[in-house]
Amino acid sequence: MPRTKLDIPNLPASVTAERDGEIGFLRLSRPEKRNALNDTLVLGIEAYFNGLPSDIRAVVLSGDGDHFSAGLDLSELTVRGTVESVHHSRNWHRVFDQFEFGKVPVIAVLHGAVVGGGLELASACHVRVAEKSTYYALPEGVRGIYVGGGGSVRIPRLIGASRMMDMMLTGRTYGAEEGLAMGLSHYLVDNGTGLDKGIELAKRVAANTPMTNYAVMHALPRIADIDRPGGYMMEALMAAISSGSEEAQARLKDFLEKRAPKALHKGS
Ligand code: 1HE
Repeated sequence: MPRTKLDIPNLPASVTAERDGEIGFLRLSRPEKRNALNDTLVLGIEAYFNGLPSDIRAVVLSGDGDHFSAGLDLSELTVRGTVESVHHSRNWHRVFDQFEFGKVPVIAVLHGAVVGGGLELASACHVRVAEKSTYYALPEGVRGIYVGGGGSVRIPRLIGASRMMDMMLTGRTYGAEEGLAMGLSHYLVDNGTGLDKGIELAKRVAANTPMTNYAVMHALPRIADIDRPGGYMMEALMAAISSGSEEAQARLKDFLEKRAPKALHKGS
């Protein structure tokens, strides 16, 4: 099926929305500014997820041009006071939380600079594919500012507070191979092939039951944040809810009657 435009209200020109069957595409389309995230673009991401049709089962997020995103649009910082800055940061938190704990998993396809707020955006996605050109940086320290898009909460959960501290204090950058080894991306692919990989993964995700995807997106990160007894309890409830659905029962029967694929290792 060819990719077609998704008709979503209130989308700015810097956000491109398309679909191919059950897969939605969201592209940061501000390449002339290296996909720097200004208010319009961040609110455009919110509008995209608010307006996503209910038959979309997974989203692939990528960036136009040579870079995924150069982070916060620094030209906006010169005109904002302290209180406005707090509200601005809370805006990013709301928008990124909305899709991280939203309806469908988001697969980020990274290339070039994944910098500052760009890394914060990528870290709110559920699966990350990095092309070999990808590099990661948190130049906030150099710029005299601090992360504000949930980076302090999400990035240490991927690479540890200690590595993030080094990145912010010394301006250290990591390349795509290092990023894979550290957990910044889940997949590393050749330049120009990230989108194909993202689509392949999105199709796999879309084939899961909605209940399992919901449990993985919503329960798993919360269980990781809470105490063990509470975690075991939440896990038991999610396990019971998901295996009790008709769809799950049908899938289990398919396996037992030799109609379902086996869980064999085929490489990543
Ligand atoms: C920008 C931005 C931006 C580019 N805000 N305008 N982020 C940073 O500190 C990264 C800043 N950007 C860069 O270091 C470089 O642009 C790149 C390495 C990403 C790409 O370099 P290059 O040579 O391909 O592009 P360029 O010539 O630097 O930029 C092209 C244009 O985009 C230019 O504008 P022009 O009008 O002169 O053409 C740049 O000014 C513009 N541009 N990046 C505004 N970030 C919620 S808190 C999060 C805090 C942060 O994210 S801090 C990290 C900010």
